[in-house]
Amino acid sequence: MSPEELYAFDLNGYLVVENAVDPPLLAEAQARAAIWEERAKLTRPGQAPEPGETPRRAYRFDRIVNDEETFLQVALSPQVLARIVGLVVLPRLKSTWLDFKAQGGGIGFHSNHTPYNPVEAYIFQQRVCASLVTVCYALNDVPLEGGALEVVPGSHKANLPMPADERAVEPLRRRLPLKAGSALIFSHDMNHGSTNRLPYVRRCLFASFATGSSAHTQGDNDLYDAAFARMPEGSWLKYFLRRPKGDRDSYPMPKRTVAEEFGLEPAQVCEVSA
Ligand SMILES: O=C(O)CCC(=O)C(=O)O
Repeated sequence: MSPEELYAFDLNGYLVVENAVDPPLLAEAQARAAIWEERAKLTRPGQAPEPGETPRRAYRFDRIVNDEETFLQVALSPQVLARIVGLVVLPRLKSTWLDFKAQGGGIGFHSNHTPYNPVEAYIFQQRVCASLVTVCYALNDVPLEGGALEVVPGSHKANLPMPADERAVEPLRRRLPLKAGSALIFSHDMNHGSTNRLPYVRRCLFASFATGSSAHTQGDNDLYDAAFARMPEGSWLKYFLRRPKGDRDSYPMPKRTVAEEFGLEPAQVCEVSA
């Protein structure tokens, strides 16, 4: 996380990292996502739903990294992990899901720093201490109208609740288009939502990162035990997959930096001490 990136993240609540996923891994993830999209059985544009069924415009597969190693590798992309350590104290992988949004599919706007919600609160205490950071990996290009995340920049620090009439916030919203392989890293305390208005399917892999004391929402403490067991001793990959711990998270943090573990250019990614 360069000082410029950190400044931008603190100010806005999000950061886009282009080419966050290595091209061969991205190609593999795209091929696998195409197969999962078939399983999602989305209603195609112009296709009438089965009698008695509501159209399915959006679908997500939770805990996807436990089903597919490829998605685990994407979720734990080094370019992202190197930044997460500067944003989340004692960071851990929390939730993952493979997300499809066909035309008309979307998720309503949610979150704002006030009222305070400790599960996702963004605070600054000598460093950024974001309780919940979500990463949206674009598996295909996400154009402005095609389900680009719509955010209210800065709302992760809002001192006042959202106005009751959310239309008042419209002029403050910004849409964040993405190129395939990019990662949009955002504080879940920032107001956000999305709708795909185009005739294509938005394919994204989501991964969220929480502080070590935050419980899983997609399972019990043992959610990632199998993947944890496969990872090298003392590695950041193992660290990110450790169990949550409710009192004092004393699991040893790797000695070397994420950049050192993965051979990233130090100039490319300058980590803030965790
Ligand atoms: O699917 C999206 O565009 C947004 C996902 C979202 O709202 C969330 O991660 O809370």
